Amino acid sequence: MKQLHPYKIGKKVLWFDSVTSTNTKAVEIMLREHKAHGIVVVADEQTHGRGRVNRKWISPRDGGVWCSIIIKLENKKDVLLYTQAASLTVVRLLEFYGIRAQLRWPNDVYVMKKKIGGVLLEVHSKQHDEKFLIVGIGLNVNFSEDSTPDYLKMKMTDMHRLLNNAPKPDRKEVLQKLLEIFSSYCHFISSGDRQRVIKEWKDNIVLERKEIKIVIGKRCIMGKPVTLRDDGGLVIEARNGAREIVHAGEVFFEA
Ligand code: BT5
Repeated sequence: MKQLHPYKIGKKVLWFDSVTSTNTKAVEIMLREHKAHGIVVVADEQTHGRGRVNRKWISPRDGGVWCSIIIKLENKKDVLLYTQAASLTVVRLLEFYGIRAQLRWPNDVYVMKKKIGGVLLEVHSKQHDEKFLIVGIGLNVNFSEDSTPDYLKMKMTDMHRLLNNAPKPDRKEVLQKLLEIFSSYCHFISSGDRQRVIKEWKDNIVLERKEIKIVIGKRCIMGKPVTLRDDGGLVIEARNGAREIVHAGEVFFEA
């Protein structure tokens, strides 16, 4: 029998005081829980929050929504769609609070050239080759001056700062809205409306026309972004005019 609400995201929300990384905690929970799909792990602080390619994600206590959503992966091809859905969720959530955000390829969320959020998706297996996706989302809600490292001060922002004098957004309410929006994207994915997610992702990405440096393994390409492909790839025009497609997973990206 088909479940009536197959995408009941947030049916169980486990809120921790402090963890190394909510993604790591979510893997532990996914391995021990019988019905892990839809469980959400949140923490007030992460001591070892992670970004892509082992970069650090600064996650001070009460500074943001640091969460990981456990999704049962029915089709490996959906990983990219979920990544796009997660970053779009942050854009839509900020829109709900009156903040206009944009995506920077592949999935970073920016407001006025400053990063406010990022996503980190990881695939893990359980017995019988069941695959689960850990959808990690980090969103800066309220960073205090002293919890912001110097090297990030000019490069990042948070919701409270952008809302001027308005009261600090309540992180529980932010999370609730975030889960609601993410659930609706999950519904598009499960009902086969993949193009809707891809199109929305493309429409929200800002491709800067200036030259960028991309490092793939030991190779380094200098080039200008030209266009986006449906498979999430970015087409770059190198200095010698040659076109190259780069994919997020293999790329270390420097502006
Ligand atoms: C990301 O990586 O943007 C993915 C971040 C995902 C974080 C969430 S929080 C919940 C879950 N649990 C985890 O452990 N992770 C996920 P990347 O594109 O690699 O960006 C990392 C870079 O962003 C760093 O090298 C810094 O330059 C910058 N950065 C670090 N912390 C930041 C912050 N709080 N706000 C803005 N920029 C930050």
